[in-house]
Amino acid sequence: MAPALALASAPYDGHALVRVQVDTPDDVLEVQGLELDIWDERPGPPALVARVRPEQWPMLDASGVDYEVVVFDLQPRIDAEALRLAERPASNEEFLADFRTLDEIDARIDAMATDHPGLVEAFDVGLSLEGRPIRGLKIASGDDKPAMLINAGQHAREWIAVMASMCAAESFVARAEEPAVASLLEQLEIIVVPVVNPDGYAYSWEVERLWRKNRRDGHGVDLNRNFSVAWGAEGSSGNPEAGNYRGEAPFSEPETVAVRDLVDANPHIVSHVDLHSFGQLVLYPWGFTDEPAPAVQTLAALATDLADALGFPHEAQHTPLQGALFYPAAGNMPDWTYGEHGVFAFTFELRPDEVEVFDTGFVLPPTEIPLVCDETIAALDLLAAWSVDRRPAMPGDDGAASTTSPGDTGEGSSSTGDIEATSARGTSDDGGETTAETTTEHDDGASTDSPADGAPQGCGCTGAVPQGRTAWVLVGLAFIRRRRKSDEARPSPATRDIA
Ligand code: 0X9
Ligand code: ZN
Repeated sequence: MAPALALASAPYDGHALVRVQVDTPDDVLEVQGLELDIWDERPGPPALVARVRPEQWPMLDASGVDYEVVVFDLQPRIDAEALRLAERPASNEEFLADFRTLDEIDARIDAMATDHPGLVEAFDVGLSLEGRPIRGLKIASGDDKPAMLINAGQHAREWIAVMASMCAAESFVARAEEPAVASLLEQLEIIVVPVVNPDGYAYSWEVERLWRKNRRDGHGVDLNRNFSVAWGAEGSSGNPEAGNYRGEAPFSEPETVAVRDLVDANPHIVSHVDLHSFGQLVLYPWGFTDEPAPAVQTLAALATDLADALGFPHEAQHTPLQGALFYPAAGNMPDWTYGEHGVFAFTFELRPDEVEVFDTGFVLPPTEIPLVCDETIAALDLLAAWSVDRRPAMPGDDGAASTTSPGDTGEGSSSTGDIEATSARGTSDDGGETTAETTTEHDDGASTDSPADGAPQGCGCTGAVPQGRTAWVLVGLAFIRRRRKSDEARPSPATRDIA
């Protein structure tokens, strides 16, 4: 029996989705000035998809911009989803069969910790504005090894991203006894925060399906504009009603404070993925300026490999791009984890690619969940394998201690140069450099010896992946071994101080 569910009640009657042609930056500013709810913004071909409320039509028409209507009325789609959700399978039977409420997610986090003592630890990251706990999971906890941070749910309506973070966590746990993953988890802590914005998420289920921000004073703050790196700059708004309202000050919101404190308290975090939807993109810093980040070569090459990994399971193309070239978004979280802590940080914009007549952006059929799971897990396996070779600077640690990569046979593991180069967080750290060959490596698999062909256990994914997911760890290993030493730096203290 499905749990009782309050169906979202906000009317979207007559709310349309339009695709606006934006030929110049001035066009973009013009449309932004109309305060439509922007869903997607992309540079080539330049277009912007936005939700138009009935009272906004005269303003849009008067603006003179060219647009086409993609969806005339969103309400039937919201209604259909709500009806389906009321009938979905119970969470404890088939968690990934459909989207899940905050309570269901929190219960699942607790169950994972209870069922896997010693491997999974559930913890509170902090409290939201309305007093809800922001829950987190640590898989293979330990601060004596590098960590990878995965979070989702900064934006309330992006339910697919929340599900992707949950199934990624479940997948690592389900595979924990496979030799390659067991070895990986000996060397890497995985920290997952599925719902950074629990108030907004609950509100999107109970009241307004398309709510984006937190619940500050009814208007909300866009948490992904509330971080301190370049706070207040381009791509954020000072208008509380705007979708990208940055808040009154950097870290004015308890939710951003909570994740900031988590990252500050875990200096062994070396990589970070902030899951969002939609657009099928892998974005890397900087997101606030189109100037290149200090480690742009490493970031761009890794983003290319991650996009390939996302695309691989179901041939769904994902595109790597510097964040600001998607559109500027000052004060975002990955710019902060990278800019403040030197963490290799990415935004994944998951499915769909774009709004189509039958595909409504944030409102996806549950059949997309296993596909997105497969894609996210493939990419996170790769980043996890890359991350074990990073050496965070630990107190009293000169960074010279060797690490062993998953599945390492002893020959050809990471070079001393790599270890030295990644040893000192916040100094002239070297991210290493990926090579063209690494991308080729994905293509030809390098993984036919995978012991886990087909569906992963317990993650509820489709099993339609041509190669086992463990393969990606092995691919990642090959990727690490091929990495060339680079002389580019993580951000220096000078370049970090850009807020
Ligand atoms: O606007 C955002 O915060 C993210 N997109 S979303 O549609 N999920 O809201 C993207 C932020 C990534 N960075 C840049 N675009 N610069
Ligand atoms: Zn988002």
